[in-house]
Amino acid sequence: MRQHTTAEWQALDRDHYLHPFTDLTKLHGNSSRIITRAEGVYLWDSDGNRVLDGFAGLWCVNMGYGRTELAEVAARQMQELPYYNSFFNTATPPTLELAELLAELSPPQFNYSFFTGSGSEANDTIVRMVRRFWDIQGQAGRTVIISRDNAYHGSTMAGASLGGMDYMHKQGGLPIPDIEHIMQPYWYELGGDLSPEEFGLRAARELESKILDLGADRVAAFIGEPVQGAGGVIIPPPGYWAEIQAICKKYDILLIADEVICGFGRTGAWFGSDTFGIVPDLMPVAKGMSSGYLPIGAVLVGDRVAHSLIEQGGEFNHGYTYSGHPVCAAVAVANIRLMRAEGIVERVASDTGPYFSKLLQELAGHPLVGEARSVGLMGALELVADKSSRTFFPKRGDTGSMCRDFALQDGLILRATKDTMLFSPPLVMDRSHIDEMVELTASSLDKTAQALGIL
Ligand code: PXG
Repeated sequence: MRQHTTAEWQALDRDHYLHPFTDLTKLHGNSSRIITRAEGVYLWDSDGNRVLDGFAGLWCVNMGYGRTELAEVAARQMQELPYYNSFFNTATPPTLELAELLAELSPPQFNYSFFTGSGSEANDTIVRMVRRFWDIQGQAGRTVIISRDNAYHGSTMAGASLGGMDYMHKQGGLPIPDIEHIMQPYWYELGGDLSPEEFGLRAARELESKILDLGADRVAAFIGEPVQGAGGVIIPPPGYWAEIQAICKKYDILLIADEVICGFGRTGAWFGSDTFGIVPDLMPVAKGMSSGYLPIGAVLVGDRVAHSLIEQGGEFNHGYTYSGHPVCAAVAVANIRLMRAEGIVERVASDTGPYFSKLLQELAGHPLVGEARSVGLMGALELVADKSSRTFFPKRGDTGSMCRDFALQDGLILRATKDTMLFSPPLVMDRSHIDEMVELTASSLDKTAQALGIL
């Protein structure tokens, strides 16, 4: 790679690069941070500053940076067979190995994978697959997929339609037809006087009302992230998922657990569905499957749908050039083997997850923090104007951005969704890294409170 000064990289950025999810008018290339290298849980920018990555890249670098094992596997596979497709009745060994491994790791009803290049593509696949499934059952009228407000399911036409972000729907004429949204189980913001459990049941029962409004014979599936990630690490109250599951069963609606963030150890189990006792029919996965080293996603297809597609479906007219890409698949296999060899999921469950939770709860005493919550190694702090009444700041987003910027100046990457600070560190973080992450967070909270005149 060429050597440039930061200013030169930024000039190239301004002249040639359109960033995703970025205010292209205000921010375009002006002050982009150029990340040049990484090791373990740290990143370095082009000015030589070291930052602790509290966000695992973008919820994905679960095994941390600089894992030579993964680089070596990729190099070997590139030399042996860099590409071949899975169309026309062909397959490649790494793809088959990955499919076998996923069948082994996932809950018992999952034995088949359909590979994609990303989480968004996995969700696009799901929309077509569930509609195809009902068509095969002779119930072609079941086309509606019910999702939730403030969900994130990707940025393609179907992914963004399934998502519940209004600001995404406004661009590009979304949602596509037959996608409906119900309330999210976000007690802190929407729970009012109800207890979390009461509110969780209320939010879940909106699914039943929506099904009855639409007519069950029109509803194909319900989709939800076990824990909403991009929406703000929203952990549903106890009882929520059991109620959703029961409603899906009652009306024979397929249940889709979007495991793109929760999958591969994030919640302290291999899948968020394991943590929350969900028994889904389909699970989109991506991100942590390869620790982000190469782009790969999949739909894990439960036996009910898979057997129907195989036994009755004929051709499923869907697939991507890079479905089952052998190099990406080889890296995913190596990544999963590494996770197993290092006992990472068990460590998150029994050691680093509980330790992180304990330290995060200590921050709940800070004057700015209304709630601290976490599961495994994903967590959130709600920054609020008034803790006792759960009142947010009038202009939501400013306080979170300020806190995020203070953290970055001090060498920690956090993400802010409105005024909710989000944590999703690499799963390889040890206790000393967690100490460092929480100490830097505490000092950015203090600086934010001082800037607001609260401390
Ligand atoms: N489902 C979920 C639950 C996700 O979090 C996707 C699907 C789409 O995956 P791809 O690989 O197509 O990006 C995601 C992605 C954020 C942020 O700002 C989150 C995601 C992507 C980009 C930004 O938190 N999640």
